[in-house]
Amino acid sequence: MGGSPSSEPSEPEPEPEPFLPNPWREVEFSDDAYMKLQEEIKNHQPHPKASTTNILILGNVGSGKSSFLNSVCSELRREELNGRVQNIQAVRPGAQTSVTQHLRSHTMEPFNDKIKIFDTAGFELGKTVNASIILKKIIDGEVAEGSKFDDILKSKMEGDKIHCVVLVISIYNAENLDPALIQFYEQVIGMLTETGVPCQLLVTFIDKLVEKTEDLKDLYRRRDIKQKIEMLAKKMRFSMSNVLVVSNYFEEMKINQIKGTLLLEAVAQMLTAAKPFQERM
Ligand SMILES: Nc1nc2c(ncn2[C@@H]2O[C@H](COP(=O)(O)OP(=O)(O)O)[C@@H](O)[C@H]2O)c(=O)[nH]1
Ligand SMILES: [Mg+2]
Repeated sequence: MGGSPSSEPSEPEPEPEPFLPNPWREVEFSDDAYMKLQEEIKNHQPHPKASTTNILILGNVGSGKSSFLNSVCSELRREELNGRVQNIQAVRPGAQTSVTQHLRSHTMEPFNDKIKIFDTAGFELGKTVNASIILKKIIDGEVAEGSKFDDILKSKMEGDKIHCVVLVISIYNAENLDPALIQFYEQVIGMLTETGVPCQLLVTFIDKLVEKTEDLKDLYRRRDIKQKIEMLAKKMRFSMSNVLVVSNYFEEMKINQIKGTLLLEAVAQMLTAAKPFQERM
């Protein structure tokens, strides 16, 4: 009787070490490394076949698309903004629906006007009718900036051909991904594979898995975080080398170099992914 187990007590499984002996991605968090990333992005030149490098950000509401853009812009414009976090659009906290339903781009001008990042506010699975047709048109450069999604199907317009697509997913949702979302993304990835456009998976909200910002330095050594990301990558059929991990600014007034390094690293990876595709155009 009592609480003792009936079977022979066996040696408890040793708890795995919380930290991996080696990080699964090398990211240096020094001033020097940060400045190098700034320079790399500042000096980015598209392949001569493309006038700008165009990146399309895709993800469901609340995944952190706008915040990512906001965060990156704050980072790149740090001198001009005095290290403050800018707000390029009103991001309503906890907003479940987006008001805007059009394609809008953010050039990194005056930082580097050769980079264009497109936000797809309001382009939502289940809400946007003919989502995959619209998406195909956007990627093929048949949609002009500022276009309302409703108008896209009606006419053919001149736009920017997309060189890299980024799917944004919050690590928060990693465990209970909506099967419909996975299915939609599979369709998107299938279409991208056909056209050869590279695709990256951007994992946001990583701050939710650490106690303080400083701990983000050990992000790639945390066994539990790696497992979570691996699981997500597997579900989405991404190789780990195409997964980018960030924590966006959400309540900060000032930028932070650790977060900044991860954000700039993600942009640098996107630009690198776009290059071979531009070469083949
Ligand atoms: N903690 C945390 N909050 C975030 C992060 N990214 C976005 N948010 C917050 O999540 C909410 C939705 O983000 P938003 O960028 O508007 O998502 P969008 O609908 O994909 O554009 C906002 O309240 C953001 O402040 C992140 O990396 N960490
Ligand atoms: Mg948004």
